[in-house]
Amino acid sequence: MASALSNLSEYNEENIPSAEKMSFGIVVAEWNRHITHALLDGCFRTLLRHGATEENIHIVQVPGSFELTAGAAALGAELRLDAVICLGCVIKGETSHDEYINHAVAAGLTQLGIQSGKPHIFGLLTVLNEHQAIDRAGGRYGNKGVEAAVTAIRMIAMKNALRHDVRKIGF
Ligand code: RBF
Repeated sequence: MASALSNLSEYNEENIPSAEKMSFGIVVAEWNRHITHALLDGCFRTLLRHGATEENIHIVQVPGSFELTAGAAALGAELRLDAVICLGCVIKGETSHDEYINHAVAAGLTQLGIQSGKPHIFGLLTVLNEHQAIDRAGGRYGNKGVEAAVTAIRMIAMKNALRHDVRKIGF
């Protein structure tokens, strides 16, 4: 099972850069709140554990996952952030609503990431049922909110390192 083999929830903490000077936005969807707030909890605690300060973590709630992109854009427009993390949970139902929402969020966050030059992290569970969601929100496949936080820190650090390297060569 892919998640069992490749989740970052059990990562080597020593390899993660310090988030002390980094600022984060977190956008969390209220649909399937029991899942999304477990993701939020994992995400928030992970940022703090790696040195981020509470005043540098800005959280907004949006009604559903479809609104994650608009929430991220609004947050990014108001605040100077190094990365935006989007957390949601779309559970497949009888209709194909899940496909439209998931694709829209994936495309929207990709576009925002490129336009803004800031990492926009896809912390959206796209699951077939609630059981799969629980497994990934603190259950047997870890907590994808933790992984989203680690990914945000690593992407910011990657960009910072790149900036310093480019300066060194004189561009
Ligand atoms: N939002 C979610 O975050 N997770 C869901 O599982 C979810 N299921 C939905 C199912 C249907 C049929 C509809 C119409 C909406 C659903 N939404 C869900 C809400 C969606 O993300 C959005 O908030 C609304 O469509 C309003 O734009």
